[in-house]
Amino acid sequence: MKILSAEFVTSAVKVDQYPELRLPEIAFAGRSNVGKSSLINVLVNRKRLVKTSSTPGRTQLVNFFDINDEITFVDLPGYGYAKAPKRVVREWGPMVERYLAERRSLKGALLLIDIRRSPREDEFNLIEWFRAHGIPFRVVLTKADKFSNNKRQSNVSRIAKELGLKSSEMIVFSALSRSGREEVWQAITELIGSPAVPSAQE
Ligand SMILES: Nc1nc2c(ncn2[C@@H]2O[C@H](COP(=O)(O)OP(=O)(O)O)[C@@H](O)[C@H]2O)c(=O)[nH]1
Ligand SMILES: [Mg+2]
Repeated sequence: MKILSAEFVTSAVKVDQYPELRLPEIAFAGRSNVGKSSLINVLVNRKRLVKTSSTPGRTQLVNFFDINDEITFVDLPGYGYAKAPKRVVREWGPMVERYLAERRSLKGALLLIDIRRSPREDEFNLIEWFRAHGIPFRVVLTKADKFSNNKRQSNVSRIAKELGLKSSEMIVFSALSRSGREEVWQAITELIGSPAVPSAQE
């Protein structure tokens, strides 16, 4: 996709602060520091549309970005930050699940996992919520530049196995080299085009 414009829309804490339902939405989910902001910046060819940081923020916000007046990108709050206050840790689950359950314009989600780590409870919860609410998703393995080719491939297989997915279902990405950018855009296009999966509650 040719990026003509990419703009911050708003940050929301509560559902009534979400912007009106206007464009198809893609949500980005993952642990704090996994590289969510960096991925979004690479996708839209901006250095700092989304602030990147080595010290995760303490506020839990759902951030909305308008891309080309065609798609909304939603940067969901990160989790797993060791120094986060208990209140923040407690609020994360309900806040994210509420967004996933209620946002009717949500077409799909990208779950980011650092290629060096293993999926933990939070990742399995997210996948369970995606499935429960009929949200198609893809996994993006971030920071691929941390490994040589061989080690990269063995980690892709390892994480695929741990998640019960196929290696081919995962996208390997590096914000440093920008490798994987086209594959992520391809996945986004497919998610937006894919017919809605009936929700488990319907
Ligand atoms: N080596 C490497 N570092 C990355 C990559 N993506 C993000 N980072 C670094 O990881 C840290 C967290 O990135 P950020 O995008 O803010 O993560 P977020 O908390 O998930 O939004 C920053 O120091 C980034 O520079 C990547 O692909 N490769
Ligand atoms: Mg971020």
